[in-house]
Amino acid sequence: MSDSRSGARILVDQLLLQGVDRLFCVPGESYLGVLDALIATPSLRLIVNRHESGSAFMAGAYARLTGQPGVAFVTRGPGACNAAIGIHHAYQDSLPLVLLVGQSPTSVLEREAFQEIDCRRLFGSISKWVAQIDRADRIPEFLARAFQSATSGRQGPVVLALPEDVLEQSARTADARCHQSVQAAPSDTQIAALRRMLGKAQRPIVLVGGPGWSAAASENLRGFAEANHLPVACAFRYQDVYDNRHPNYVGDVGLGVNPQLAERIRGADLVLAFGARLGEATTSGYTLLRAPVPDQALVHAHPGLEELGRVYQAELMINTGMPQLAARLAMITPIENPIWADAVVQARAQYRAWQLRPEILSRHPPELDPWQLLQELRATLPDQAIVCNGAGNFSIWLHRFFGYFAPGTQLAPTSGCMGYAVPAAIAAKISAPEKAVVCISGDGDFLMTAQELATACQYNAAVLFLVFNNGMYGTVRAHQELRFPGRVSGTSLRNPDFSQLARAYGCAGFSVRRTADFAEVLAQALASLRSRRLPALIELACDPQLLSPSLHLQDVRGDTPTPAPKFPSAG
Ligand SMILES: Cc1ncc(C[n+]2csc(CCOP(=O)(O)OP(=O)(O)O)c2C)c(N)n1
Ligand SMILES: [Mg+2]
Repeated sequence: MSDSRSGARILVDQLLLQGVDRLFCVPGESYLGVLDALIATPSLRLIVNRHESGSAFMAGAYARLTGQPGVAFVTRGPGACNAAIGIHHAYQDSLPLVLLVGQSPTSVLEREAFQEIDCRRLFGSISKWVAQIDRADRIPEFLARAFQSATSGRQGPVVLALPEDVLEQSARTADARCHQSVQAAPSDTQIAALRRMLGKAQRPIVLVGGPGWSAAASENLRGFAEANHLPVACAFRYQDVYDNRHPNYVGDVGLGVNPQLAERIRGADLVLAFGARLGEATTSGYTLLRAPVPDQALVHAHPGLEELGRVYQAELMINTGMPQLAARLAMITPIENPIWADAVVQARAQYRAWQLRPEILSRHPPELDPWQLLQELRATLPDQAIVCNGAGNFSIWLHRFFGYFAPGTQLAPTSGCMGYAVPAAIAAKISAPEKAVVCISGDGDFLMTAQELATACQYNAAVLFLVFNNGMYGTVRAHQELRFPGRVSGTSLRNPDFSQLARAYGCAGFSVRRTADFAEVLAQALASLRSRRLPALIELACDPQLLSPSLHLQDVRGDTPTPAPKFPSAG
């Protein structure tokens, strides 16, 4: 038993024991003791945000990038509510995150005291576990369980409320141990069954996704796909699991999926879904696979037991972590001369064709060509550059035309939340300062969390921000034009001058209107990042008529009624 310590000190000691090296926060008077204890704990780096959504998003991005649990600290009611979007995101993205909430003192709880919030009810449906710690001597136990739960099985957020007086109490209590992330592994029987199903298949396809793909796991997956000539597709916003340049890679299955790829999945006789949740965005609204019993034979491997059979009754369900699965896949005796070997070549050719400049740009040439711009960006950035985006139709261009070459290079919200990209990019740069980090946002998306530019400058996070400015909530406008043509309501935006806004924060600010100017401005922005060690922002003046790679306003409003295209939302 150690000496008597304050609850705040016990808490900080547990964070260190759980391997935490940074804390994203907005301070509150509810946890002053913790802030004070951190002064004597330089190994725990405090990153102070300007809005609690920033803290939660950053903790989530840190988790997705490093595989380690991210930790955010916020104050009671107002702080907890601001952080909620990041908790919802971490839940849908299956990210290990521990949110600590400074709570009102126990002496006044349940009176609706000043800023009191019931964390159990607020976070109950969007986290793996929510608890309040009522005794300082139990802090080690609660912290250990929080980290254990957040990091095991299907990973996710955990919320702990810490009443002010509990942090001030003194207690003699023993420390906990570091958590162990527990993941299941496939059994021999399951691997044998998978091999048998593959042996009987004629049109198999692999669909990979979810977090937890280490570089080694991705490499093992590559070996399995190559040896068996299997086409590999990536689930919505998990495009970095498999090198997009590899001949077996056939595209991503998300909002705006290549129709030929969608057809290939519909027509497959075996879908090997590894790590993907098979959510709404990945299944084109539960149409690529029918629920509950798909037409295709389905092997569903997922770290979360509760995820298996939740929507789809797969023929073979495997509860496993991805590294554990991939290690076994790499050892499977390959199918000799599979009859589907030509299919991978054809699917790859269809993917390459899907990446070509879309004909809409020839019919309606914009002053600033988003396709050309993304080619330029990909050619300029290193393979390992981390690219972050939030929600909006601009992201359809990115997902379709920009290639991801290595695990851990895509940070994008499967929860479809706007405002994610700015904090995610800053967290990425702080966590991996040696890597190039680019943040790609829409004008609406960017302004949801633009205040974190101050955080970026404060911590010298030299991120390149690209803002696709079309003066509107374009995704919603696109739906509006299709459902209620010409009746614009609630989707137009009067924006600030983004380059000046960036400069006001201390970033370098640029603006590009014409395709021909982009390369030069990009070079200037990158040079500025290197020399100033501060962020740079390029505002891209986008054609407001170009609503997506398959939708131009003139086509919708033209005299001849166009057949209502099935418009993908990038929410
Ligand atoms: C937090 C949040 N609020 C609202 C939405 C609904 N929504 C999805 S995309 C979008 C518009 C995005 O606008 P912008 O970032 O400018 O991108 P654009 O579609 O114009 O390319 C909205 C409002 C959302 N996904 N997330
Ligand atoms: Mg916009």
